[in-house]
Amino acid sequence: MPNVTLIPSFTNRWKAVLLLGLALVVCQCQPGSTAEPAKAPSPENAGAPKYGYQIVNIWAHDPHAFTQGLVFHEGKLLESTGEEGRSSLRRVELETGKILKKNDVPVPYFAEGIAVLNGKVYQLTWQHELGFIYDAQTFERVGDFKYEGEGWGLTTDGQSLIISDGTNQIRFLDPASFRVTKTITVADNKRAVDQLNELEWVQGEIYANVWHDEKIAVINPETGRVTAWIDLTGLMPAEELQDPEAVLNGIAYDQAGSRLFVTGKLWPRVFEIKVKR
Ligand SMILES: [Ca+2]
Repeated sequence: MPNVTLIPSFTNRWKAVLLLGLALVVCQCQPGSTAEPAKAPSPENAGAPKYGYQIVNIWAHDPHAFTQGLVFHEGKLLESTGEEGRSSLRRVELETGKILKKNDVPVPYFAEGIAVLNGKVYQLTWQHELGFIYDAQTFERVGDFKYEGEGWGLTTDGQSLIISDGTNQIRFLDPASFRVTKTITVADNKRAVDQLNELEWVQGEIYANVWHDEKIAVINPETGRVTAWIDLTGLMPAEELQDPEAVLNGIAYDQAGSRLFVTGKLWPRVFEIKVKR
């Protein structure tokens, strides 16, 4: 059995002290000359560019809506709200915030993202691996669907249902079979971008909320590369929000009017914004 000791010998400790002292002397005597200069980010290391925003309009939003999904459909907002016992699907008048129609989602389901495809609303649930299908006009529940893993955000490119699950992966599902047809891994340069939440398909790109982040990731749907960040820092003044979970979540795009709407969980307002590139 080898003679192992966990206590360094006096000699080793002395060497360590001497080396540390020498290192300090070098650093103090030659400021700047031997220290590694801070590396400026080279183009291949740089993250995606950051865009700003301009507020175009401010509308009322139900401050009790724990927003998990937001869509603009036929002149109205459709909204999915979460939390067990408080989950719902709503049709909301943009200009007043008035709830025109509301379907409660039964306990124990925690509703998440929604998308409208071919006249139907698809609604995810968080951890039950079960989605609900409604008629987009009547909100009548016309079917269910299953998927693997958690459900967070949902959108559509007009062909597939596009689902996030809180990781850095986005899956494309066939809306007939609900099989996964494609998976993209989202990264800004080489840095994985996870906690992807509410989604919106905007002019050929995926916009994604990132949980507890005030920036929206703009994602290339083919490669998963983040091509830009829309920095919405300060959009909703923090002093007006009491709940730490009242975070930015909810993106809707009015394709015909080229209008972009954003809100947050428990936010009292919906903002129409213009992205400043
Ligand atoms: Ca959305």
